[in-house]
Amino acid sequence: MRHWIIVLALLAILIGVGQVDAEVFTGATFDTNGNGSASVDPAFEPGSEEIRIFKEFTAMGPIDTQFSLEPGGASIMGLFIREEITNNTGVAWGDYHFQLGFGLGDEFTPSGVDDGLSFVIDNPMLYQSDHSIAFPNNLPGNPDGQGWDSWDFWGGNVQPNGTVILGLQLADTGQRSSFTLRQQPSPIPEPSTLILLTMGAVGLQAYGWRRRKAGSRP
Ligand SMILES: [Ca+2]
Repeated sequence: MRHWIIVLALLAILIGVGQVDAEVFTGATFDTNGNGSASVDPAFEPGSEEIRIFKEFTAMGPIDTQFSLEPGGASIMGLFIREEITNNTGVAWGDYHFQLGFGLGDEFTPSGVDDGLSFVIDNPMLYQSDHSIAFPNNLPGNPDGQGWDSWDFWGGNVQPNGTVILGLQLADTGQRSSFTLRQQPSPIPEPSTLILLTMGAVGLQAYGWRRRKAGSRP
């Protein structure tokens, strides 16, 4: 009788451990949508809770990364993504956007509320130091329970041929086998555009002044 109690207790512990198992990365596949190239760090070992990705943008459209997962151990603290992103678009970037979802390319669907997939923002393990230089500001969006489904970095710039390193942490993915991280840079406003806008404003002001002057004549 005593043995059965011990066996049942062990089973309960095993089932309990199974339930709290977090997930680990087994790899990643990409759909660059014709906007560049991407690869997994050759040093990556399947079964890690951290994965490093290299991306090179040659155009301003989105690049999708589909991460594959498997159950890890109870000691896993979370999922960490480290991105090293190179700007070969020939255009300076002013913002950078991340969006969680599922599927690649035309099949991409944004993550919804309470679907068990979201970013963790307020965590000291976040790689704050990695994105502070290029983008001092970051703003999470689309709240989802404990976390967020999108994340924007801004307030700085990445010049052509420059590289930015961004770190991301995910909350529990709800025992999924895969999810997608879509990302896309935005250009900073062209100086020529600003000059044209300024010239337009000055021109309107001059026009108004001439009209007022003409109108004041006796
Ligand atoms: Ca979500």
